[in-house]
Amino acid sequence: MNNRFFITTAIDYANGLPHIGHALEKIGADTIARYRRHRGDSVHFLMGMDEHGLKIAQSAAAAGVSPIEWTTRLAGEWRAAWQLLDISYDDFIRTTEPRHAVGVYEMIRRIRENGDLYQATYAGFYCVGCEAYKSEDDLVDGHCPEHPSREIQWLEEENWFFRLSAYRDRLRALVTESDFVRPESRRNEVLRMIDEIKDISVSRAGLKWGIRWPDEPETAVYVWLDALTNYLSATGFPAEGYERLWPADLHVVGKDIIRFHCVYWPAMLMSAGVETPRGVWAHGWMTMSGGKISKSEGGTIGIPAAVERHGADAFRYFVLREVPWDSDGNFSWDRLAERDTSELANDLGNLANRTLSMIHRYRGGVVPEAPATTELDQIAKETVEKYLERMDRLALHEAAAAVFELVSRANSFVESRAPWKLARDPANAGSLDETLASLARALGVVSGLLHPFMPGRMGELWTSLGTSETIPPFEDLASLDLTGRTVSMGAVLFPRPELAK
Ligand code: ME8
Repeated sequence: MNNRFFITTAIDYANGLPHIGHALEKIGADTIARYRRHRGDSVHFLMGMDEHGLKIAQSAAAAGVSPIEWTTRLAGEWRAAWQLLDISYDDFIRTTEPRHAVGVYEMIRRIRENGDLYQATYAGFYCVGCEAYKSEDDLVDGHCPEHPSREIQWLEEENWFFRLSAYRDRLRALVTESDFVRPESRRNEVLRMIDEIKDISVSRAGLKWGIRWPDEPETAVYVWLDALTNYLSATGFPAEGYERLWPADLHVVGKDIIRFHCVYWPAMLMSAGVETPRGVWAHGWMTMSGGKISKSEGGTIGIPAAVERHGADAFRYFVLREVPWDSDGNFSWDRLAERDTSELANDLGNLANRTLSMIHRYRGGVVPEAPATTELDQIAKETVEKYLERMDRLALHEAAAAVFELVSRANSFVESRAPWKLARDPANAGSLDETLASLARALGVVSGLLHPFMPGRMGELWTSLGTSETIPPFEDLASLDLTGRTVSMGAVLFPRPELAK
């Protein structure tokens, strides 16, 4: 039976356009989703937009339109950006949708029924950039360190509070006794947050743009209680059958929002009597000149610009190879051009072009028969194992590196076997067959393993190997047999960037 695998990304604030920092998260989650689908899991991949809260209301006002017009326009733009990047989500939820409000009301009802809501005064700071309550200690020079250009607000309002502190022990157990927080390097940070836990305000008095607090038309539901619930409301919660999807297997989020995902969210679910998600993956930041790429701090690159120069596949590969999936990494156009030239055009592009053209030249375009016994076949087998082990622990950058190691070994194999010399003497026909068949297999393995990273070009490379079938399961790539296939030359898969548009 297939495993169910429910993966989500953070839902993005509808207060501006997506940039390449957001893209890192979505490309990573998409690559995991594609990988799991190919392993035979029944994957459900959820993304969406976070459309409520003061920050959105302010940006709509600045644009001179109503909040709903604003968020509807932006939701369209974000979806278009994800399409440009070939992101294969199955569902896209907007927190302004009725199906979402139903879930939020049910969460509030259950939390209240459990005795975890009470009224009190919140007197303290609030960062509109984070949409979060802040203590004096959180500030640096009187500003939120993540939004230094925004004025911090002082609030004094009568709000509803969630008894978060009642969940300290259960949260501790969740974090220490399971893989809930990954990568493991983030665990201590979360444990410290749990140690310092205080009850949190979950309503905003007088805020017009947001889901109404039950029976209080002047009060909005705090935007994080609203937003976090998207993962659950998208399953149809509380309607019967929502457990077909829930609990989520993996929430992919940035390290800046682990407090919300690893502390607030599981506690709210515990209070509501709903199973907690199986895990949260906190990725790092994409930086530019060392600083976080951020909508509010300016200096960003949009998605159309990102894919225009090198194409979606090269960009996808670049970000996952350059930014370790468990920490930060820097973006620069020079590095992108460098990797596109050296790894994609020179290493992989060359391997593909010369393998296919030699099969044409020496064997009429048909992959010859030869047992899989060369040193390259051995390396290809080991690569499949290495790749699976790395993908399973979500070391995406290491998995991609393993495949490129195979590419480079395959190029050395071409040099050492020198098929152009073998072809001169018919006595070497067997050896030439062996070389070409082995190279074709290696290319098949490479295109299969890299398919989740570069679905477009790897799909084309796979097809150029003359196989009408879809890519077999990853494990079976290790014993791939392409004998008798007629390969096609097709277009140059990886043009050198300076020749590209
Ligand atoms: O936090 N590098 O929305 P958001 C990597 N609406 N990731 C980045 C990034 C960068 N430079 N900049 C942003 C929110 N991100 C909430 C989430 S979920 C219930 C609600 C990531 O638009 C960021 O870490 O500020 C987050 O995971 C996602 O983009 C959305 O950020």
